[in-house]
Formats: sequence, structure tokens, C-alpha cells
Amino acid sequence: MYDLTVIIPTFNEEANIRNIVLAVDAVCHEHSLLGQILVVDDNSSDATIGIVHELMRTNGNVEILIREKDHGLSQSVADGFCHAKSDVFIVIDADFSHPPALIPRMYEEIRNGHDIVIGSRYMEGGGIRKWPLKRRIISIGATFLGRLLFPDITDPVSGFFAVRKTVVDSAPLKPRGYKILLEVLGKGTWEKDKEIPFEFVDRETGSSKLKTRTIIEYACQVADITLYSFVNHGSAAWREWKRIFKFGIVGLTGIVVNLGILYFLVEFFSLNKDLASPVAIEFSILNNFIWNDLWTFGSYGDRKVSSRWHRLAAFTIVSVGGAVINYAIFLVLTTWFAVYYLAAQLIGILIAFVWNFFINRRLTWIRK
Ligand SMILES: Nc1nc2c(ncn2[C@@H]2O[C@H](COP(=O)(O)OP(=O)(O)OP(=O)(O)O)[C@@H](O)[C@H]2O)c(=O)[nH]1
Ligand SMILES: [Mg+2]
Repeated sequence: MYDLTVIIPTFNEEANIRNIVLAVDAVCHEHSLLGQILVVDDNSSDATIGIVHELMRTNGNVEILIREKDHGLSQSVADGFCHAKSDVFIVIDADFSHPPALIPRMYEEIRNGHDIVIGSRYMEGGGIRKWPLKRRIISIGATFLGRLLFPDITDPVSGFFAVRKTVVDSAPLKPRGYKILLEVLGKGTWEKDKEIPFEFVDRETGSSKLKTRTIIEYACQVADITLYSFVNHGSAAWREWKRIFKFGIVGLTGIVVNLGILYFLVEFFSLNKDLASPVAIEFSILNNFIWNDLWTFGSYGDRKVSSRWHRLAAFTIVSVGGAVINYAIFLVLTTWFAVYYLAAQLIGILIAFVWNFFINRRLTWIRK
């Protein structure tokens, strides 16, 4: 039985395949890991398959899966999962964009109890070398969308990652396009993840296969995972929906606190209402912060903002920003678009809610 399976998807990689297989093999040897190297090829028309067959004659741990139909990168990786002969799978590109030297570290982190280990280009210490502007923009857009579902993961669309077999074993993966990791995160069964920074290097040899269709497929994939998470409450994205839901409930209690304090101060303390209102607002912000900190984001391990006072300060600033947005939308809709004032206020509340949740998610309650 192998310790791990390194899955290398390929399509016309004759310029790289020998070197990547040998590099992966060497790194496994160096760390005394018994690694199965599984090349999943989409019936390349160049010499890729022949080179792998040649390598198989001298290296018993090298195997190839040649696919004849349903051409695609994600489909190939998913097929690789089914044919792997170990309990830990690591996916790596053939073109040396991903450093094989990180494989032992990823394996180690899985052994340490993580279900998914992601090579991240977007965390501190990571990066992208030699990428044209267009590629960068597309990648940042894709990452942004993916982070809506998985805000704590900096690179949810990385092509370099390790998973425990149990994560994908019974996952109804519907792989399309390029982003198999997002599919695994969305449909797999996992609790603990870890990111490791690495510098992505653009391919030196061979040709790229990225097409515009990829972007459309990606948007469909995000929508599909979102729908999936609504009905499968064990999924990781559902954890995020639950937080949004709790955040909304806390917001409603904030309204009660706000009105209650206002009434109390005006009626029992005869405080001027213009003075009582900001006091009531501050109390509602405090109320919301406490409940969100203890309940909505209570089960949080290593927080980036570790001091509760700092979180309170961040939350207060974001909330004031939300109130300004709410008011600005109210003014614009009522004065310029003649929207009924209650409807205008409601739209303002909803947009401020979206602002409050997503900005706080990135600033106040984010994982280290
Ligand atoms: N099996 C299979 N592998 C593929 C397919 N498309 C790409 N690959 C492989 O997947 C890995 C990543 O593909 P790349 O073309 O390098 O994608 P990229 O890194 O986004 O783009 P470039 O580096 O600019 O080419 C490489 O090992 C490719 O050979 C495919 O349709 N089927
Ligand atoms: Mg590449």
C-alpha cells in the first residue's frame, strides 16, 4: 500500500512529463515516502503517453490512466481519485508551475489531522511569477467568487492541493472545467483545512489550454455548489450560510435593543430624543457585536484579530459605515427615484446588511 498518490493530469505535456515524474519520484524517495505516481492523460496526441510507458518500465510506482472520453482537467483529476491506491491524494500540474518539493510537507499536514491542504498563491509568502495581466485579473475574479463560499481560504481555486481519501470518497463531484478544488471544497466531507504558501511559476514549455468558456463554466460551478450547500447541510459552504443566517438574527435583536433603549431613555429618563438616538444606536452595535462574537463566530480557532477590543473597534467602524450606506441609499432612492420611503429604507437595510456581513467577515472575523 502506498503512503500517498500524486495525481498528475496531462494533455500534450511531452516537454514536461518526464521531468515532473522524476522530480516527484525523487522528492518522495528523499523523504522515504512510498508514492504512487498516477498520470491521468486525456489521450494526448504527442509523445506524453509513450514517455510515461517508458518510465513505467523502470519505475514500478508510475502508472497511467488514459481517458478516451469526457475530455477535461477536472474530470481527469476526479478519475484519478477513483483509481488511486492510497488514502492521501496530491494533485500537481505537469508544467512545473507547482513545486514538487512541497509534497512531503502537504503529506505531513494531512498526517497531522488536516483533511485538505492547499498550496496557496494568495497568502503571505505565496505569489505568482511571470503572469500576464489578463491571467491575473481572471484569477483574482475567480478567487473572489470562490471566497464568497469559503472566506477563510485564500486560494480556493488552486490546482495544487492534497486531500484525504475520505473527503472525496462519497462526494458527488460534478467536475467541469478547471476548478476541481472548489468542487472538492463544496461537495467533499471535511472539517480541517490548511494552506501552505507557494510561488506559482508560469509554464516555460508546452502550451496553455485556458479558454473563455472556462470562465462561464466556472460561474455555473459556483452556482451549482451554492445550490448543493442549501440542501446538503453537512457541506462546508452551508457553514457559511449558517453564519449569514445567524448574523441576520442578531441584526434583528439589534433593532429591538435600539428601539427599547430609545424608548427607555426618552420615557423614563426624559432624555432629549436627538441625544437618545445615538446612544441607542451605540447600544445596538454593542449588542450585535457581543452576540456575533460569541455565537455567530463563536466556534473559531485561530483568529487573525485576536483581541476582542480590536474586533469591537473594527465592528463599530464597519457598522457606522453600514449606517451611512443605508442613509445614502435612502436619500438617493427617495429624492432621485421617487421610491416609497419605507421601500427605500428596506433596500438600504438589505444593502447595509450585505456590506456589514462581508466586510466584517474579511476584517473582524477572519482566520489567521
Ligand atoms: N487530463 C487533462 N489534463 C489537462 C487538461 N487540460 C490541462 N491539463 C493539465 O493540467 C495541468 C494544468 O494545465 P495548464 O494548461 O498548465 O493550465 P494553467 O496552468 O491554468 O495554464 P498555463 O500554465 O498557462 O498553461 C497541466 O498538467 C496540463 O497538462 C485536460 O483537458 N485533461
Ligand atoms: Mg500551467
